[in-house]
Amino acid sequence: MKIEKYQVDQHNDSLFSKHNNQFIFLKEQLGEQGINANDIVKQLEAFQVAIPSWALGTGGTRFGRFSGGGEPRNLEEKIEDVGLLHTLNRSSGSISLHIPWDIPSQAESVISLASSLDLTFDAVNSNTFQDQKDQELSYKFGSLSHVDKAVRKQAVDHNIEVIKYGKELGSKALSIWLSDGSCFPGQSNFVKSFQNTLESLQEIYAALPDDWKVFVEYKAYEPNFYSTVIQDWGSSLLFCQKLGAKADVLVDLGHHLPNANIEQIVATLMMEGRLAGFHFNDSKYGDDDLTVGSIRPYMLFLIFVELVEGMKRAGKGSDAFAWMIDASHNVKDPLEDLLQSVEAILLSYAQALLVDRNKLEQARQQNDVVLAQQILQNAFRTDVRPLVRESMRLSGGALDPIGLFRNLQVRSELMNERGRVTVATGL
Ligand SMILES: [Mn+2]
Repeated sequence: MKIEKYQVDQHNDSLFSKHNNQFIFLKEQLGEQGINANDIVKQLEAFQVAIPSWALGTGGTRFGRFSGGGEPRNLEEKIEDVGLLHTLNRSSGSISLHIPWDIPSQAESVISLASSLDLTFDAVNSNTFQDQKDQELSYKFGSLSHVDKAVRKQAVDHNIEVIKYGKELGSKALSIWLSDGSCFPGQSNFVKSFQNTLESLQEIYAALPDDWKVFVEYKAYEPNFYSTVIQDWGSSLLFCQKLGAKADVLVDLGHHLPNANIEQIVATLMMEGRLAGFHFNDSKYGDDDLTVGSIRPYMLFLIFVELVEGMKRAGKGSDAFAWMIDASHNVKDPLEDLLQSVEAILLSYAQALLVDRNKLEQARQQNDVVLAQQILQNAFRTDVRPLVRESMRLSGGALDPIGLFRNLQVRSELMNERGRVTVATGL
């Protein structure tokens, strides 16, 4: 299924006058504060969030999975789904592939399909957290950190193979998330696990093309519940520093221990120039993989305050970082959930762009705690939805992406095309 431009235009025409009134009103309000709404809209238009190939089907838990129907059955259909999202919001212009769930067997046709939908390929992801059919050695007790050199080599070779697939598609980064660790005290030697992992990562690093990066993602726990080799941003940064300038830390919102100050982690990593990018999601208890912004929107905003600050300091635009959604959709339509997530990201970004940095810095210098808090909260409490809608409209997307998705009955169309009981490849 494809959404045609005239369908987006018709939808926008029907909503334009209401939207425009709201936008003009907000623009005037912001103008009084010395903020140029059009500048913010431009920055929103430039912000692109990658969609992972594994988020297009219904997720599940260890108790079960309730498929929603019409799920993409292969890589081509996954690319088509991201194309639908990008047509609707014009902010989801790339797809991040997971190998081996989505091996691009014919790179050329996959590339031409993607470019016909105005999509590019984001970081490629390796997988050594589960065994694949016909795999010789098991990752049950680890991969890059494994006590057996042969298992480590198999895992290294897999990562190098993933780079090869990525090169064919025009990706520029390999993303590694390692589940290696231990479930019980005594099970593994922390130092040896670290050193084995470093040695393995160094072999992978040596295979990176010159213009590539490797993203090292950390996670506190799960699937291992006593220790994880790359457990936090400190361990991840240590690996990156030992590897070299092409290695950066990837932050996944859900991969922290409860109440971690993630905005401070972001600020520190950006100060060191070692933030690769972000995996967005939200959570209440652990790595819940819920819709971005659904539980703790203020935290997301505070993270964006630091991201914006870091980008300014480094003189870099948002395109210098890898932004991706990494969530699972157990009870919602995955495409609607992704539209909600992208919108939540843009809303937080817009709010962070409203923050008066000079005033904030002055308040800090004077230890005016009340004013500093107020500056942030004023920005957070501004309804910036007209700015996000305007950015989507100007870049050719829909004023109300989920509304149009529903009006066009996209899901039932996909179910007609693909069947009611299709299950996307992945976990
Ligand atoms: Mn992640």
